[in-house]
Amino acid sequence: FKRIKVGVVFGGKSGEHEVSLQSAKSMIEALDPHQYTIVPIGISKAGNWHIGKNAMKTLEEEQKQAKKVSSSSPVRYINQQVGGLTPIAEQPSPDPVPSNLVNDVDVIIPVIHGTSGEDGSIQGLLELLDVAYVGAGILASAVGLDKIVMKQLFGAAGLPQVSYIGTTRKVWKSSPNETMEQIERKIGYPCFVKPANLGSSVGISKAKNRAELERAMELAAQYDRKIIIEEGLDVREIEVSVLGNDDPIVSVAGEILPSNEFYDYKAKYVGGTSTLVIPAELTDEQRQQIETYAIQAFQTIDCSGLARIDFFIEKSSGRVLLNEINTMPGFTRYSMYPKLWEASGMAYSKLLDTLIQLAIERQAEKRQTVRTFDVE
Ligand code: G1L
Repeated sequence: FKRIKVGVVFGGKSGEHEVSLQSAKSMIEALDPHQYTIVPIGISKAGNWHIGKNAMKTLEEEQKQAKKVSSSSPVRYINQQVGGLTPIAEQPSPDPVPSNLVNDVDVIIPVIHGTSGEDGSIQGLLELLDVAYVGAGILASAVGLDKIVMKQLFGAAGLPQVSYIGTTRKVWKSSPNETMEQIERKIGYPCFVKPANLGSSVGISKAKNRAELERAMELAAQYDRKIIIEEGLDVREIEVSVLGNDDPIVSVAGEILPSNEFYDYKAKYVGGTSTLVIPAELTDEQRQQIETYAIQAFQTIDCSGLARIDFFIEKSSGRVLLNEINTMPGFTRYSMYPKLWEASGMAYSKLLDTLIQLAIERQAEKRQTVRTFDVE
């Protein structure tokens, strides 16, 4: 018997740095020390790596130091989204990727977006290092972070979704009026305007008329090169968790209620601004559709390990619409993804055990692929 050595990578330059730290802490606490040897691997906002048992502490210290420097410095600043302003002139170059990153680690849990929060770059690094890792691969991670490509693939797979238009900052800047006319023709009001590539909710706004649309487009264009405009229907928000590789399973569904509404369902979790209802109240038909679409969405983007899949139910018609797939969901004990598994009978620790097993199985499967061929 040998303990499995698990590297947990957290932090990073993305806007979700803090969520990442919280999620990684929860995971590290829940991994059974008899089964696993844990190696924490922290990446600071500046891109420096902290490896080993003091990783969480030294990373947080580096962050505190960085804040002091940036708030006392008179030089020019660039906005780093979260974590405030960093002076351009004094921005130190980040450490390179440490060469001993995966020294005898059996599996990595990358609790982090790509280096700039928009791609599958961490997954690419782990592929090159040939180490097993939890969750989606390069392709699914990248697709999961691009709302436009995601919706194009879902559309091609025949999955029902709200109408949308994808455009670019360049098109918007060069012809704002034509763009708004097109949006009004195809989408109408109200609509949601979002940066295509951001995991969190920065840069998102709702527009009810042309003036608001213009402001919403300007805002979204600051945060991304690509912009998506979606039809704003009156909807309920339903989410499910998916777990597995080739034959994934789906959890019970949960509903997110806006904070001001009150309902007396079986279980309620009151968080910062919204209430979670598990299980969501659905008709048998809606439940079945959600399960089928969730698996189709997962397989359409070639996902593996896990994903949280978000749906809309149009209030007027009861119609189920696929909203989006999230291959890197929040993962604290109080986050939707693990909560839905808990309600389905799988405790947080067991969920982590399963994800680690799935990562190892996936790598074993991949290693069966012939990568060379002989020329006669
Ligand atoms: F490794 C997993 F399990 F696949 C995984 C990866 C990423 C689980 C959860 C996350 N979540 C995040 O990275 C984040 C919510 C902190 C966004 Cl940065």
